[in-house]
Amino acid sequence: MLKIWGRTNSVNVQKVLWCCGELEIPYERVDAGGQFGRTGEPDYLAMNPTGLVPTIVDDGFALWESNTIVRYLCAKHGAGTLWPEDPVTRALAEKWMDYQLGTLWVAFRAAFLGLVRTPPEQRDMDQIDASLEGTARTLSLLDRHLADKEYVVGSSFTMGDIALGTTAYRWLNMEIERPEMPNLVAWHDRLSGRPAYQRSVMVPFT
Ligand SMILES: N[C@@H](CCC(=O)N[C@@H](CS)C(=O)NCC(=O)O)C(=O)O
Repeated sequence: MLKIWGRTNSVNVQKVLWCCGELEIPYERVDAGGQFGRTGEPDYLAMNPTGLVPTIVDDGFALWESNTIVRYLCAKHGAGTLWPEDPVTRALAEKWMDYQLGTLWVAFRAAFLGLVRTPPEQRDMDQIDASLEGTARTLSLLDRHLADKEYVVGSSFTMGDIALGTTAYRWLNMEIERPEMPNLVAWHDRLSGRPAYQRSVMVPFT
């Protein structure tokens, strides 16, 4: 059976749990990272030398990097649905996955870690404000993209939505000022109707 290492409040672990829920992939999960530790132990580092979560092992194959794990699971279990078979549609889904990891999270990381994982007296508010400003700019591009689409590639839900959804949930549910993004909110409302999303993402992230 697929084995997943990672704490359930991690933005990156949640992508994998949500993906497994959507594709009805049975798995065993082991708490790791954060207060659970384990990630510095030699047997964990042998699977994932970054010491971060998530990590999966599938039939003896160890894999890390959340978006790569999502791509792998979708290719294996969701060809034609979450993993579009048409190369153009798949490239669009992958583009948004890369945008999430390489642009959106890079912008949002300091605000998220500063406001959610750092005690108030240790927060660098200038850095947090700059991060929130950059995040709003980054998300406004997605908001415009979603003006005439139900999901990031168009009318069908794909792995691209999974990568973006866990970050969007945090931005929409943190106590911060947000510019209005009606298309992003409408897209997120659609995600929120999915049982697998409710189970894996709509949970406390603190
Ligand atoms: N690019 C990696 C980043 C992994 C990452 O930063 N994971 C965080 C949790 S979201 C982590 O392991 N933090 C340390 C910890 O939980 O102990 C991925 O997408 O999997």
